[in-house]
Amino acid sequence: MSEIPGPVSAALFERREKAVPRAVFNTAPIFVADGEGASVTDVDGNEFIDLAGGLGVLNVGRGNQRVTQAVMDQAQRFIHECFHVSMYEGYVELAERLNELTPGDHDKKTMLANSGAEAVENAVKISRYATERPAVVGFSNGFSGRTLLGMTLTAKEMPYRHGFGPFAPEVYRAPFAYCYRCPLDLEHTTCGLACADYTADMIDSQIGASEVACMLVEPVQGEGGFVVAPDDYLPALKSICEERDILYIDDEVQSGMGRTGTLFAIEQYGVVPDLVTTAKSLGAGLPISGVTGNADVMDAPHVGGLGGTYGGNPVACAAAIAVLDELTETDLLQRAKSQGRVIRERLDPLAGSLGIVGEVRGLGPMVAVELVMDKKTKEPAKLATGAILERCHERGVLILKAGTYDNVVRLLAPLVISEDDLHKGLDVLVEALEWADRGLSD
Ligand code: PLZ
Repeated sequence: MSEIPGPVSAALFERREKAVPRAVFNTAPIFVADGEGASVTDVDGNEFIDLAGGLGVLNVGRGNQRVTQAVMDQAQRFIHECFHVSMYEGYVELAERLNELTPGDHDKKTMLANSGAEAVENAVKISRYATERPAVVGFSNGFSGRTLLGMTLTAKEMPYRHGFGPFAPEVYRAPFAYCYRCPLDLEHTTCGLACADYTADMIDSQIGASEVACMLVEPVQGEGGFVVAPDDYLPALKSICEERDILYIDDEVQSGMGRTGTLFAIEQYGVVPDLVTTAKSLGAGLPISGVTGNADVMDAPHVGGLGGTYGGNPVACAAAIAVLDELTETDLLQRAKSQGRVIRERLDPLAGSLGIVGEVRGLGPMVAVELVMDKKTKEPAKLATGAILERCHERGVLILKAGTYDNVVRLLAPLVISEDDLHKGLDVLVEALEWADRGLSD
């Protein structure tokens, strides 16, 4: 291992600073030369264990054979046509697969786009058209992307919203059930889900139920710090929607594609959403996203109302179909569950033994550690979180933070990571947490 960054990365970084705006942030200060499965080699020859998965995109791992082959075959036949010009089977096949695999056995249809933000934008457009209502309800700690509507729905001032207003109208924010920091200062389950009641009342008394097109919910909030919805919370939100003819949009951009041990996180809550957004690991790194929903709702907008030049690009469709084959025909979901168990066995005890660990939480292998200065006051340990990331990078582990208060370390390792590599990665993380607990001193 060289110093991080090594000399070749450092030289590239100088060029990057001149050529690329600083706002386009980077977490690890390295440039990549090569990657395979859950490991990355940088341009200085350093090897890293990947607990970040290219920001939740590489659930099937790098260099997956089936994906690579599908991409090469399609690239050799044709790379682009634009579905609005002349159609191709891959778009239809991927739509069929998503219609079949998303929760619920009702008739569904799917449209394809390029990114998570675009999926959210389209889900909202479709909901507004279908209901003829303007308002959208999002949640505290939510993240929906960097477009105007995505950013408006995103509940974090720095760095996502600061300076970028004015924001889109008709977006309202309800308090999410972030039980570790209950917005109503209550305790689950004695709270009786007061936050859901608050949301219902907010819709009825402030916005007007007949004004609300849709509610956008991440079952496990990703950027918000892996805030896991309690068992009874999503069913409660779904009831609120049903009672008011509001469409329930399940944002599975980060939590989907096996990330939580099931294909979609919401399966674990027994809720059937009206619309589902998918992206990230759907394309194994190629830009593709989907909106899947009730056929009548999806068919509401007029001909020509939805689309885009690249939406459902043929190469990206081929990759996504291969990803869905991998997730449904191999033992990846089992591996996801066992990854989750290993992580919890290693990290759960730290909540008792380290003062800095406020909470270890997650669903399946989508696990995070929330760091605090003091367990009572729960003051966020933001600086320590940054230092832990840096220490992990220096010791050969790629890892990310999250959280409204920038004090959450989150794990998004490819589901194909070997148990050995997972343990090695966790060894480094645990050591860094212990170091932070000692006040960042060796
Ligand atoms: N919905 C739930 O997690 C993207 C953002 C990275 P895009 N999360 C990673 C960054 O810093 O911008 C995300 C998400 C959920 C929507 C999105 C948006 O997906 O593909 O980044 O547009």
